[in-house]
Amino acid sequence: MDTIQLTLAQAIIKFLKAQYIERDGMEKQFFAGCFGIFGHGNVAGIGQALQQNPDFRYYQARNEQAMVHTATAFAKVSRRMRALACTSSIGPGATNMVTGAATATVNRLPVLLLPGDIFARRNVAPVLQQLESPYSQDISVNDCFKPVSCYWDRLHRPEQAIPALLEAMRVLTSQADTGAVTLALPQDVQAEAYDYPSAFFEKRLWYVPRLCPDREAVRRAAELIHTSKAPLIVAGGGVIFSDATAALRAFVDQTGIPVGESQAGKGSLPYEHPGCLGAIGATGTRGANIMAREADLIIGIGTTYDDFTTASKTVFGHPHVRFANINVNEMDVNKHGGLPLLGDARAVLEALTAALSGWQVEESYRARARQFNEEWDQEVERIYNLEHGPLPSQGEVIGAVNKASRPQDIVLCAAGSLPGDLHKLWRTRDEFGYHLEYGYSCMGYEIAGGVGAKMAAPEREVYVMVGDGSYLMMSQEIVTAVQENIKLNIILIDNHGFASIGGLSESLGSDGFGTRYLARNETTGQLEVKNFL
Ligand SMILES: Cc1ncc(C[n+]2csc(CCOP(=O)(O)OP(=O)(O)O)c2C)c(N)n1
Ligand SMILES: [Mg+2]
Repeated sequence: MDTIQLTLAQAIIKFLKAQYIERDGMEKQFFAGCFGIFGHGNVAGIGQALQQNPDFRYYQARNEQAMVHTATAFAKVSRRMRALACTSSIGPGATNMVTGAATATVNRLPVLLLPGDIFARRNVAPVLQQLESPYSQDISVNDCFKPVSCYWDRLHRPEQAIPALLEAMRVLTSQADTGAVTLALPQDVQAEAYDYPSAFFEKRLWYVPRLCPDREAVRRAAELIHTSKAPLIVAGGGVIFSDATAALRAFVDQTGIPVGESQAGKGSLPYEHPGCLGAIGATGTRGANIMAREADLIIGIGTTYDDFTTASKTVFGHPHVRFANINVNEMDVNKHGGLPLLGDARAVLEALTAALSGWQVEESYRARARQFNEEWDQEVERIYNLEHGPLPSQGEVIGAVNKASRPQDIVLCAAGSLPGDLHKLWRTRDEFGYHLEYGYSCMGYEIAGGVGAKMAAPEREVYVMVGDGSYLMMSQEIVTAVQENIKLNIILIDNHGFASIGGLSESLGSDGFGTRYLARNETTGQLEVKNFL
């Protein structure tokens, strides 16, 4: 057997370079490179390997959590067909990535995390930054990645790279199971040599199938739709991941079934499409929520049905409402006791469109959706032009950004009061135009995510809308953007603190406690001096 002697770290980078992905006849190199911050836990291993492989681009970040957000946004704008790796040292460098891992996993977006780990040999233990457990030597802080990873492994020997990397790629390229993949790399093992089979590093193509639905399930779904008087689609992020927006549009045009959009699904239809009711749920439009209350059949497409989308399961009000779900993921496809149409969103929509040939909703139902669409757009126009003074309202700021941006540009946001307002008010003209990280709603995603979005789509302008709270939590990746010559348009909304949570607190009778930016009054000992800035 032909072999090649490499350290574990060299083998990992050599393998990552050779991974390709294919869907619909389009082939891409899966990894666009590796973000990293070095410490003693990775500098001599992955650090050396990256230095020796300049054709696998290394990106320097300022914070480990942020670099995972950048990788997550990159994967999202790449429709999960490309990804970035992230390497960290051991200890705090590694645990800084845990929040990023959770954000990626909750949003079902592929990122490969390579945290350094404590010495496998244990001869030097406890090494600097090692967590010592009194009951086991087989624990390190990297165990914290287990619940937030879709695949987790620790490589105690260099030859374990072979099964571990193949499993990592299986999960990263799986449309059903993807998310954060963590390979914890003990710092001594990273630098250990092994004779790897040369074949392991040959070009490997990961084929992404478009899983067709079960024929009987399609027949039953068509029957449910035929007998429904008031069907409604809930479009989620899966529509965009699957590249199914054209198939959705054809289905809606043929059947007249209107569409409400989740945060991840906004952009599934352009805002002016007559069947587009826009945002649904807790932050939904009037039309979407009225039609959801009356709908007797909900067709969920690529949605996780989170509590904002369903207004905590209150938005669907018909006493006999039924569900039919289209999803590649077994957990999601069975939600709400729905009829499961397990498969790729585009493939299922095409099958359903054919099965429903000649059928459509009553003309008055179609007209009702169109009227709600037009009425909502008038409301958006009113809010865009409120002329609130002396400072503009948040809605007017959103309107100004919307009007200044081109249809193909991206607005990007994650937490605070902006996501709810954007969900209702942003006129989405392109399927990538609306980028909300609202699965984890992680403050700090905004600017770091903006860097990743722009890396994936350099031809688009990226408008990062960020509250002052999120900005103060994590804005240092502006430096990374400058380093990479990446242009971001950052719109910072300063309302002196956590206005969204302040509003919640007031509604609960807690008077905004701890949510405004105040200063210590030394006389009372409390935070209460206003306008100290
Ligand atoms: C990392 C993280 N910590 C805490 C929260 C809880 N949280 C949600 S919104 C918010 C306040 C956001 O403030 P800001 O960015 O200024 O937006 P605003 O509410 O003022 O619009 C907080 C603390 C969160 N979502 N993420
Ligand atoms: Mg604020």
